[in-house]
Amino acid sequence: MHEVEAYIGLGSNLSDPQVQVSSAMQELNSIPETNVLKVSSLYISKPMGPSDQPDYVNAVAKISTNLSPERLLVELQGIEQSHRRQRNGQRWGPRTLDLDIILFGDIQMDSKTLQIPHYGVTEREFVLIPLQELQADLIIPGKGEVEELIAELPSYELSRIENING
Ligand code: A4P
Ligand code: MG
Repeated sequence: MHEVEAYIGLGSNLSDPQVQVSSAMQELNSIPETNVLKVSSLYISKPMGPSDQPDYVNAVAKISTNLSPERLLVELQGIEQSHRRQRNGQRWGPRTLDLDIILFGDIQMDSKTLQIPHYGVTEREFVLIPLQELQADLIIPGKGEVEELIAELPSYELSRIENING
């Protein structure tokens, strides 16, 4: 596998979400053959899905990797596990850490385990805004320009957390 740039979406709404997300950003660097190039600000967002759950902290990290998408997913799931993520079966329910592959180079794929670009990317302000922050002229393969996708979004409540590292 040659080196590819990819974007990872991070989300948490349990057990000190800001700490979950910032520490996970660091841990991405410990994935073999993978480096974090840039990270977005942290954002607070209202839950998509069941509303009886805490607000989320969301962010996106830009990485370079020599791993295949499948290997990368396994590594990301390992990090989720180390954050004691428990899958209780509730769709879109609360979680300590969720790591999604948003983009992987210009790959478009739809397999049993992986859909890339991530299926929710075009409707999720909490993904598109951090993506735009990382690269304003980004094009999402098969979907279009991030800027245009943002313009088409209904406005949700998203706020940027200032000065996370104090
Ligand atoms: N999978 C397929 N494609 C991908 C991909 N591109 N990246 C498969 C990562 N995984 C991918 O994921 C289920 C399966 O998706 C994986 O086994 C993998 O093979 P999961 O993490 O076990 O389940 P999940 O995350 O609970 O399900 P889902 O449907 O992916 O949830 P979402 O879409 O991630 O939504 N509200 C706010 N404000 N912010 C959030 O971050 N997140 C969710 C979860 C709900 N509401 C939210 C937020
Ligand atoms: Mg997920």
